[in-house]
Formats: sequence, C-alpha cells, structure tokens
Amino acid sequence: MSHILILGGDGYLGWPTAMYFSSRGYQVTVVDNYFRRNSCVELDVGMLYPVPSLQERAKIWSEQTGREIKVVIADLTDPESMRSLFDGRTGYSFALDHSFTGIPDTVMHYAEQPSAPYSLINYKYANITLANNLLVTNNLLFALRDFSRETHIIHIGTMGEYGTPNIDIEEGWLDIEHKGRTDRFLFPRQASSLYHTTKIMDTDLMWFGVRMWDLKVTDLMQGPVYGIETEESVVDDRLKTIFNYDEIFGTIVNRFITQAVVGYPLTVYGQGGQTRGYLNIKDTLQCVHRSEITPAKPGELRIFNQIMETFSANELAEKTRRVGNRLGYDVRIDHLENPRKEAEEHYYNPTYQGLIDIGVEPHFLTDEVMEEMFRVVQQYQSNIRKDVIFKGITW
Ligand code: USQ
Repeated sequence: MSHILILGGDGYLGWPTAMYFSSRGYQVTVVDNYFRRNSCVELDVGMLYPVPSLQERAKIWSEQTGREIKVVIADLTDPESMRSLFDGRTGYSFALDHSFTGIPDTVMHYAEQPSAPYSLINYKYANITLANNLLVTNNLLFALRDFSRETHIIHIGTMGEYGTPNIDIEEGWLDIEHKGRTDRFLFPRQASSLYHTTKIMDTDLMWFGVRMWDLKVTDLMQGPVYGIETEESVVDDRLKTIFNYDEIFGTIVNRFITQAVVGYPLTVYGQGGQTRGYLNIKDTLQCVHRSEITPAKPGELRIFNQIMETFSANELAEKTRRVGNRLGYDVRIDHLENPRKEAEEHYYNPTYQGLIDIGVEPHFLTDEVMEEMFRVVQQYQSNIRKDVIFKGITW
C-alpha cells in the first residue's frame, strides 16, 4: 500500500486530499500546525462553518469509512519535525500511535501560507509568509536529500508565478534562442504579491534540489480553486473542508457566491478584466492523483499548469448574478477601487494540456455547478458575516 504524506493536511485542499487518497486505499498521514485556522481566529475572519480538529475529523472519517488517516500536529518550519517524518524514526514521534512504518512514497506539499492579501497586511505578515513558505520547502528538500531521495514531491505552485505576460504562458519552461544558441529555462516569473513571490522562490529551491540531488518533483501551477463538497465529504457534514469567504483567505468564486447569498454587492476589483485560470476543488484532487500515479523521474522538475478554464472577474460576477437571480437572489455587482496592484486589462493565454495528457478529466464551472455551491452556502447563511467581506488590504 502506497504511503502518502500530506504536509498542510488541515487546509482547504489538504484535508480533501487526505480523504481522497484514504478512500482509494492509500496509507495517509497528514501533518499540520493549524496555521490556517489559527490565523482565521487571530485576524477575526469568518469561516462559513466551524470545522472539527484534525484528530476529530480523522475519527469521524474512520467511523464513517473504516479507514484510518494518521494525524501529526507539528510546525514544519522546525527542521527536526520535518526530518522525523523521513528519517526512519517513523511512527512519527508526534503521531497518535506507531503503526505506520516506512518512508512515504509521495509527499504532497501544501504547507504554505496561501493568501496574497495576508502577505501584504504589513511587514509582520510578510515575514511570516516568507519564513513559513521558504523554511518548510527548504526543510523538506534537505530531509529528502538526507533520508529519502526516492520520495516524489508533489508541490502546489501557482499560476500567479507567471504573472500576466504579454506572451503565451508555457507549462513551466521556455526554449530561448539567443545569439544563435538555444537553451531551456524556467518560464519567466513576475508575481504580483509577496505570497506569489514565495512560490517562485519555492520553485527555485526545488529546481536546485533536483539539479543537485536528483530529487523527483512535480510542481503544479494552480489557479484559484472554487468549490466546497468533494466525493468523500458528502458522507458527513463535519468532513467538509474549511471554507473562507473573507477578503484574506476567500478566493473569488467562493466569495462571490457567499456575497450573493447574503445580499452583499459582488466585489469586483477595479475594471474586472483580470483573467485567471480556474479549477474545481475536485480537479485539484484528480490532478495530484494523476501526478502521483505517473511520478516525475529522478532529477526531473516536472511542471504542469493546473487550470481547466479561464475567466475574467467580470465574467465570474455576471455568472454569479445569472445563477443567483435564477435562485431568487437580487444580485448586484459593484466595482471597488482595486486594493491590489495588478493589470486589469491584459493578454492571457496559458497552455494547460499536460494534466489532461496524463488522464485528468476536467469539471467546468457550469451554471449547475455554481447552483450546487449556492445551495450549500445558503444552508449556512446565518453564519455569514458581512463585516469580514471587504476591509481593503492594499498593496
Ligand atoms: N478579485 C476580485 N474580487 C474579489 C476577490 C478577487 O475582483 O473579491 C480578483 C483579484 O483582484 C484577482 C482575481 O480576482 O485578480 C483572483 O483573486 P483571488 O483572491 O481569487 O486569488 P489570488 O489572490 O490570485 O490567490 C488565489 C489563492 C492562491 C493561489 C492563487 C492562484 O489564494 O493560494 O495561488 O489563487 S493564481 O491566482 O492563479 O495565482
């Protein structure tokens, strides 16, 4: 039975990933320091519903399915915590029991501060973002260098690493011809937040580890994710993933639907021509699964663009209004002065074929899919706090 280690297993993507692999018979261990939920409390931002602790979720999962997800609570910026996951001390000194043995075949690295606005609240949160994201990645690389070079890293990167260049975006690499000679380089990167910049630095660290120590890395350049339910969460409401709709941790589609449900005018930033590649949370799970089945080779940094379709902020707002109106909501659209420094009208033509080629079957953001999300959000309507929807964290 293949052993999957999920770093950041309490987050929006980490927990659904854990259930997904566990339900398919993998041995799954999740590690987290509760950064996300603690930050939600510290910054007083709303979650749509409370989520049980990781240990409680693992217990509920086991009661519902008879399968076990191991939980380790640890801060992976501490190198010793990271190393204990790979150095053969297994059973993990922090784990609930010691029945899992062996080094993980695959490590999924989600253990990052994932929010652009968080990284720009002020210098303190900028430093937390830099320290967390870079130290966790570096600790992982050294742990694998020293103990487990065979372990495949699947890292969630971001499309935001590329920014919005005026040329087509390739999948990670670009062939350059210069003065009659050619070579292949990482596609140029120019992020528009400090968080996104840490992901560029992650890629550079991993590329270094691949070149120096023949590590095996798949870096998934993911766009903003939307969605709540996954196949595995429907068995019990308490297994739903953490869902944010606030300005800091909420992403645009999840925010717009929540705003529509509570009668808050949709917060389109600036002109609304900002175009990004989007994907359903169910497709994140498929993408990491297909990547796990067909791992990168030793000494390979394999990069896929993990998006399924592109939309502008205006298109998403229009779609939300259309679906909301059909469900009886009076949805209004507002154009706020853009708190971010980003292009509001730009060329955007990314390639995203690699994951399809290894077997991913995309879900698209149809009106029906959005309607399903509305129906889940409306169940929690009384929990929605209007005061956390927009505070205006400026770049
Ligand atoms: N936007 C609005 N109104 C809102 C929220 C966002 O117009 O209320 C616009 C933003 O200005 C931006 C776009 O929608 O142009 C996407 O914003 P977002 O907050 O949904 O996503 P972003 O900050 O880009 O970050 C999210 C995740 C991050 C991931 C990234 C993928 O939080 O972890 O890396 O999506 S990407 O955007 O492709 O870099």
